[in-house]
Amino acid sequence: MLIRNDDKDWNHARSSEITPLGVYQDRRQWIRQLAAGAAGVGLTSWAGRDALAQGATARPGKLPALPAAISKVAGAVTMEKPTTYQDASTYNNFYEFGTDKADPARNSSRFQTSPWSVEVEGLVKQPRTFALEDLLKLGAQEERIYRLRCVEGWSMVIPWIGYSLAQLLKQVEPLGSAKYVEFVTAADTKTMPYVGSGVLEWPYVEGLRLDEAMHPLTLLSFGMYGEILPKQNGAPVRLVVPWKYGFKSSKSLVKIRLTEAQPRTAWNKSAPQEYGFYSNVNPNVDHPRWSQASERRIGEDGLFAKKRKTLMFNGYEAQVGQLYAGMDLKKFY
Ligand SMILES: Nc1nc2c(c(=O)[nH]1)N[C@H]1C(S)=C(S)[C@@H](COP(=O)(O)O)O[C@H]1N2
Ligand SMILES: [Mo]
Repeated sequence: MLIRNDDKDWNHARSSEITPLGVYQDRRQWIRQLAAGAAGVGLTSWAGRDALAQGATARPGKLPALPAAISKVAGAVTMEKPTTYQDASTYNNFYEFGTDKADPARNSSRFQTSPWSVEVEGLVKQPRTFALEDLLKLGAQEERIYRLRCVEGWSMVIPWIGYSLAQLLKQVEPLGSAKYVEFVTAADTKTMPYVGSGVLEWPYVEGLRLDEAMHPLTLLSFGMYGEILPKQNGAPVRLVVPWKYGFKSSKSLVKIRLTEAQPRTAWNKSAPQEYGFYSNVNPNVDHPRWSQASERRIGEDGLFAKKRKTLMFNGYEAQVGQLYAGMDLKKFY
């Protein structure tokens, strides 16, 4: 298998991906409006209506801005129309707060995200606990606009803020024996009403192969839509792995552990025949209970809204395809 660890190769934007600065600046304006609700007002989308009907409070108050430069990592900025902030912050999966899409926004207000620290341990030369304040400064904050494809068959486009996880991993110096990275998330029974329930094993744990974790598109995210993350989206720090189904993008990270053995993940433990370790977005490998060939883009609702074709690796094949060269993706699903 060909594994490329030199991220310089990925940083060359192809000419087709180079967009004039003015276009980006217009888009940033637009994204700020989306966050402010000016373009969104929720009622146009069924997710928004859903949230409204169920009485969810859309916004926990004005969130502080997180300044960020536009990412130069190849593939990191899709020109597709971002989902509204309203939809992205009220249509969520975060099972610690409930299984309904409106539950995370509704039930997360008591969850404490400060003080916060992330422990990095296992097969590394320099194990270390990072206070959030230090983590925030470890890399330059970038804006990346990624497609997010949930395994359930819906998708969004979200402008995230953060930096490549590789920048954190380089700090702790992985040992040669490290092959995988395990991500452990918060499990506070006092403020997370579903932790302790039987829906999943807690804490929610995810994992990546080390080369996947080191890929420049793998984002450690602190914000979205120019602002710090709301709790329902995984505050204060989460992962975003855009070419994999959404459940690989663990929210509210507390521990990162480098291991030799492949980690057992929350969804794999709960239904191994449905959720494998890799979970790459793949329109040719169906979920045992439904097709993965197409998706519904949140916000594109209504009678005449067409489903979209799901793209191989969620449209990031040019950037990540080589990580899986020679692998049978039906077997390693
Ligand atoms: N800790 C934790 N992280 C999680 C989940 C979860 O239930 N718990 N749900 C996942 C799923 S299924 C998806 S689709 C994404 C959704 O992220 P978003 O709400 O920011 O769009 O978060 C992922 N991360
Ligand atoms: Mo998901």
